[in-house]
Amino acid sequence: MMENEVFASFTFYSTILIIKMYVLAIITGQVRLRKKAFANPEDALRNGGLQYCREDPDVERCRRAHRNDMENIFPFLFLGAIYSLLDPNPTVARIHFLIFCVGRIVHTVAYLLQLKAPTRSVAYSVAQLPCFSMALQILFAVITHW
Ligand SMILES: N[C@@H](CCC(=O)N[C@@H](CS)C(=O)NCC(=O)O)C(=O)O
Repeated sequence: MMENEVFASFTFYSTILIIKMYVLAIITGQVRLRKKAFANPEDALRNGGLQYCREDPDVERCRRAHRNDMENIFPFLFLGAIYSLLDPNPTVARIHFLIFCVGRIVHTVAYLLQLKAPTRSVAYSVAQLPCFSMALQILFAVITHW
C-alpha cells in the first residue's frame, strides 16, 4: 500500500490532522480543569462541587474548533482516499494534501489564540480549495466512466 506514493502522502497528512484533533481534545480537557468548567456532574463533584458543572467561553471556543475540524477533516478523509485511487500526479496530489493540512492547522491556531479576523476564515477557505478540487475530480472521473 505504501508503494503507492499518493496514498502514502494522503496517509501522512491525514494522520497529522488526526493527531492535531487529539491534541485539541487534550487542550480542551486542560482548559476545563484550569477554568473549572465541567461537562458532567460527576466530573464537577470530583473537582470542587456541582457549581463547576457549567459552560465557559474558552472551553466553548475549543469545542467549536473541534466541531469545525469534524465538519472539514472527516470529509477530507473520504475525498482524499477516493482521490488517491484516481491515480493523480503525485506532486499535484501532495500539494492538495499539504494545503489542506496547513490550512487546518492554521485554522485551529487562529481559533484557539483568537487571532485577528479574517485569519481563521482565510485558513478555512484555503483548506476548502483542495477539497473542492478533489470532489470535482472524483465526480468527473465517475461520470466519465459510467
Ligand atoms: N459550521 C460552520 C460553517 C462555516 C465555517 O466552517 N466557517 C469557518 C470560517 S468563518 C469557521 O471557522 N466557522 C466557525 C465555527 O465553525 O465555529 C459555522 O457555523 O461557521
